[in-house]
Amino acid sequence: MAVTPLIETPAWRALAALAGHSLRLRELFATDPQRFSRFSLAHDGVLLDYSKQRVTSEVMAALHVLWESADVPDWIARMRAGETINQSEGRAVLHFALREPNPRAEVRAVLDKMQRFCDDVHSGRWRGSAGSTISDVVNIGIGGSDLGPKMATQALAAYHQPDLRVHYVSNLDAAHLATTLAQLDPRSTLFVIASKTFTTQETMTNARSARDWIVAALGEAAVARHFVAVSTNLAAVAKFGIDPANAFEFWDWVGGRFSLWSAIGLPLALAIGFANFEGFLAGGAAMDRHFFNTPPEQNLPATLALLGIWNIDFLSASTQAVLPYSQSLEHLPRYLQQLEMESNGKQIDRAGYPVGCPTAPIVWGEAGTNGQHAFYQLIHQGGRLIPCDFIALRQADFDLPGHHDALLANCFAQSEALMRGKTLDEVCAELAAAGMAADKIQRLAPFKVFPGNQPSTTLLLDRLDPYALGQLVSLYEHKTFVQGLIWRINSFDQWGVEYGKQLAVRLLPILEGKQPATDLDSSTAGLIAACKTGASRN
Ligand code: G6Q
Repeated sequence: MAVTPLIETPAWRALAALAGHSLRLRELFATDPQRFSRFSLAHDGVLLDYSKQRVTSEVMAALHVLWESADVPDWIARMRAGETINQSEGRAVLHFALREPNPRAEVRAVLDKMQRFCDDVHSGRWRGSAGSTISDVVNIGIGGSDLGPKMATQALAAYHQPDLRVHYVSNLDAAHLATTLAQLDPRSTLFVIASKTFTTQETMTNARSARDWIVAALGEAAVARHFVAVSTNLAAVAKFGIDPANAFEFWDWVGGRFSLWSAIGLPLALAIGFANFEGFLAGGAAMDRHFFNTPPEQNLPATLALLGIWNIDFLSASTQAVLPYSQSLEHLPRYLQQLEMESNGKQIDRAGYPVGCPTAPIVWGEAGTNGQHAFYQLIHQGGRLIPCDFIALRQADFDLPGHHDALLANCFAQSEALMRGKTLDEVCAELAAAGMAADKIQRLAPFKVFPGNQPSTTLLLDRLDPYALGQLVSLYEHKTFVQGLIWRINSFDQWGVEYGKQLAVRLLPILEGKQPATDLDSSTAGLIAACKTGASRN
């Protein structure tokens, strides 16, 4: 039986019809004093206020029909049963099983090994080859083997172990590794080589250079005390020269960008201590239970997902700003960029047909208030629809007098301004009240008008502790999963990353002068020639 294309389904058509009615947020608030309580959810220390989204009860009801028509509960059951729902790679998707309170034996065994290792490093039992305790850990990994632990390590700065610094090196550019190593003493430095495949060019190149640095300073025998590995490919780990006793395993049913909960979280556990890492897992598991067992009307990930679909596919937004009013969550926008764009930045559905509508938005953002002094101008007056996720903490994780209330005031003021806007009449009245002459008002007023009606969601967390961070990450993971289901795409593969890698392998011997530059377009050939001879045309 032919499957009805997504955009021709009754659920989709109903939403398209509703999108034809223009909604003004300012008026929706003016006519409904209960709007906040009607369009906000609170669960286990997380408040999700979506009253500033351009939705009505009718729109939300239609979005809930869309959830039903995407068979989300059925897909959740299939995922939990370990079915191969990542069909194009032939894999199950079970990252949530890493954070279950009573995980399967293989997971428990690795967690126990991580705990022993963290305790050994923190207590000083684990020493470098020259007898020094470890002062610095360098995680070498990229993509899913970097962004998650790096984001979480920064997010939980208030929980860092004393006397241990954790660094992250990802870029193939030697500047990343070289500038990191310049601060370090090889005697007290431990490298974690984190790679699911243990073949990734960037990671292997950095790992070899790090190995050379240790060997030059401390000799070949030092490698065993200064390198551990995290991988699914234990054979390649052994081949690299890392003692299998110092390798932490994970499994192919853990996708790279979902792997923070696995041994890929080792640098995070080293940074915050294993008990705190377990708190992080517990927060993730709590959000799983909420997601698995709650109807869409009260379900936080479902609500975030459906609002995203509404903004992207029915209001034509092409981006999603993530604006954490927390310096500790500075790396969250970049982490979510990978999670959402690599998972759902696809146009072909699971059956191999075009999806027929826009999918993942361009995710970007910056910690507030820094963004306010950089790009908010465009959000306020640039004329584009830019949905924003504001993320704020009720209690500061670092508190100095006078900071936190001012930070919250800025966060709430921004979403208010984006929602409300400012009309020409309001601008003129304001300038007149300030005593400005009428002719000057006339000249200046157009520049001070704010269109408003810019949709936003605010997530307010009671605090940023390991548990809350676990909830937050799991919330966005499930949001991404639900959106993928609605768009009928496989959120767990990433074929789009392959082509560039393939071409880089072909260009390297040409750049190294080992092969002639044949069959290249004139731009690529010209760039390679310029590298060899200098950029000047004279
Ligand atoms: C994530 C992606 C990708 C991956 C990196 C690193 O979902 O698959 O970002 O994590 O390419 O891969 P390795 O861990 O295999 O080095």
